[in-house]
Amino acid sequence: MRVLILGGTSEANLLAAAVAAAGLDAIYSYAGRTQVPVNQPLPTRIGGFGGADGLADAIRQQGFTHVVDATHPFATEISRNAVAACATTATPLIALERKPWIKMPGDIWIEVQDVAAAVAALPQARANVFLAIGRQHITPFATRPQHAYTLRFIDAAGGSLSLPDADLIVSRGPFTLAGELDLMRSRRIEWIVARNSGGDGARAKIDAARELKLPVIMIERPALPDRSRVESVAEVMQWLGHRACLGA
Ligand code: 3Y8
Ligand code: NAP
Repeated sequence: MRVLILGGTSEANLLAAAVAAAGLDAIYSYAGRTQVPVNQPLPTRIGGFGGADGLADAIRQQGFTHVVDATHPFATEISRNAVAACATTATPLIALERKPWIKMPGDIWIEVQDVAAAVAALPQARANVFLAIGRQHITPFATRPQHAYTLRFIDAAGGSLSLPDADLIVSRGPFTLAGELDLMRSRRIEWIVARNSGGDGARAKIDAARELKLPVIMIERPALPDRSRVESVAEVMQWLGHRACLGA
């Protein structure tokens, strides 16, 4: 058995620890989006594969017998590539995917389908807006230059920001409720834009918004292709363990 873990999330990190503890032969894969990704207790590769075909070649050439897609619910490209590459190479694939956040009593959510709809949902009048959606989807907000934006990236911007009135926080999660409350109060945040990533690493801002009775423009998850999916590391280990018995 040789497992390829497509990682880059808190859940992938927990899985890597379990796989390493079980002594399985596995490789952890990052896209290479951040400058200093978290170290893993497994051999790690960094960078794209070169599309679905490149991933299929890697599976063949490196002899992977199982693929676990433990990437992020908004990482749609790699997830689609994994489905295609595993179909082409007849390699078992499972997704480790956390549940979306569910709106709770007291939440003030404006649920939208995508970034463009999130931009359109902002008020016309100038407001203090917290864009907690990383760096890859900031440019569309330039059509609403009237707002004072607070952005949060994992690494420094490395160039000018595409928004005229923007303040950048460089911080990697997981985040805490106290920290998010402090950020929102000190910056007098009036609106939050978030993506329904689910999981614990990013949910503190949602809890803080509820406590402060602030509206959250919540971008819903994009559709992903059908594939086997589980929500816990234990279920992935069972899936690997089960197949190890049958297919060792
Ligand atoms: C490169 C690996 C851990 C894992 C940490 C989770 C939790 C903190 C919350 C906010 C939201 C955001 C963003 C976020 C969170 C965890 C987890 C999570 C959101 C790392 C990581 C990689 C990335 C890539 C990065 C994206 C960006 C998105 C920031 C490592 C830290 C906004 C997602 O600069 C860039 O190009 C960054 C790009 C994709 C989304 C975007 O479009 O900008 N994640 N995040 C992975 C790789 O190279 O393969 O560096 O160690 C992983 C984590 N990010 O326990 O250490 O599991 O979700 N990541 C979102 O939710 O919208 C921050 O600020 O409130
Ligand atoms: P994406 O749009 O789905 O993928 C874009 C390209 O990046 C893929 O086609 C692939 O390149 C490469 N790639 C993505 N994940 C990879 C991985 N784990 N290993 C090797 N190559 C990978 O991905 P994304 O949204 O930019 O996310 C990139 C990484 O950040 C993922 O590991 C994801 O888990 C992590 N992350 C993303 C978010 C988010 O909000 N999107 C949040 C937290 C963590 P090739 O086509 O060349 O193979």
